[in-house]
Amino acid sequence: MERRDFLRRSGLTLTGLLLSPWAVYAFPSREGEVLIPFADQPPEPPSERGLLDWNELDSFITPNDKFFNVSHYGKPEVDLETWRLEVSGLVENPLMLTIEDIKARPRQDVTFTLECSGNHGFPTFTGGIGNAKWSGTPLAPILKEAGIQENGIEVIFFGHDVGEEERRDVKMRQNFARSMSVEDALEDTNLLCYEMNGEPLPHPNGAPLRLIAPGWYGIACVKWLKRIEIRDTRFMGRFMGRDYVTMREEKRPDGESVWMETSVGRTQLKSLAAKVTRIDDKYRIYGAAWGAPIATVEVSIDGGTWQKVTIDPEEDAEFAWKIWHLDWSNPSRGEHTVVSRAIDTNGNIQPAADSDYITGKYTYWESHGQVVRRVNIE
Ligand SMILES: Nc1nc2c(c(=O)[nH]1)N[C@H]1C(S)=C(S)[C@@H](COP(=O)(O)O)O[C@H]1N2
Ligand SMILES: [Mo]
Repeated sequence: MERRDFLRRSGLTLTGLLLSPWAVYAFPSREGEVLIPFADQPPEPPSERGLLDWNELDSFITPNDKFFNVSHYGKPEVDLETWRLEVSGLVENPLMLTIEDIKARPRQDVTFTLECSGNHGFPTFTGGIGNAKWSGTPLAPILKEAGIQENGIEVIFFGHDVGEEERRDVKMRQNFARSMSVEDALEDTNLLCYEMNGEPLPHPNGAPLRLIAPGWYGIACVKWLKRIEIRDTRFMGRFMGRDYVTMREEKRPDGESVWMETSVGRTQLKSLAAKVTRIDDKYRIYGAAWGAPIATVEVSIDGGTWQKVTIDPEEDAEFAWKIWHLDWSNPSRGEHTVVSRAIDTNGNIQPAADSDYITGKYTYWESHGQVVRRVNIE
């Protein structure tokens, strides 16, 4: 039996894992390793959002108490006694499910790196990302049980959180909501999630129940779920049609500009050099790559040739980031630049920051260009 399978089957908790002799998730774990922080780690404004500090990245799984959280309308208190998940709209059998009903259904896990689409969009927001093992029940069988009617094309996920919105002088109180096409919602990887890293889903991350949509940006993963509603029109609420809309100028071969405004959707190929360490005079660059099935990651130091990194073979979960490292022999004293680029299994390369694709984007969401980092070797 592979060690990994053993760990999985033995059901060790994360804490157990970290204390166990097979601490596969911890890195770096090498004795005498010293951190050389990147010189450009932006000072994140103090917040309760638990943004990831890349300099401190030392585990494949992000512990719950270090996982970031984003809430646009505050964090609603939800009373478990009266909480129900409503599945309604254009369905044959509307459902009202208690949390016990949901927990009694088949259980499914996914290790998924959840990234806010605003992450790396501007210099002060770089830690809106974390990797967790999410557990819950698959969404598709519930939608099938409800029986989506033939004219149903849109699945809207409503949260319990409510905010004031104003549009064309109309004031509205709206629940946070995001939608998916029926086809996307029926993907068998989507979970109604009530557990995170083997513990009850923490309230800031959406307890009692949230959607986990592996392969999508964080905005799709609606927290504090209240209602799932099927409709026969596209939904254009704030978080589908106004915010979280990427504006991009694309140049056609004939020189004509086409302006695209698109709703933030699936994750994109991305990587980052997270930190540099040394043991004595042996330097190592660690990083992560995510957003698409990763084939390789390459690093360029001081603008030199791209060198292939080593990807940790233990961490092959489809929707999870890959942790990688590159040994850096004999760096000279002084400041250096380090940049990584991920390459996916279809041969797509993470675009450079100055590529037309990245510079043609005028909004900060879905920023996935290469990030050049600076480090000072003393
Ligand atoms: N109900 C609700 N769900 C939500 C949000 C929200 O404000 N309300 N924020 C979204 C955004 S923008 C992100 S990035 C993720 C963050 O998930 P986390 O807080 O568990 O990290 O939740 C998403 N789901
Ligand atoms: Mo987000």
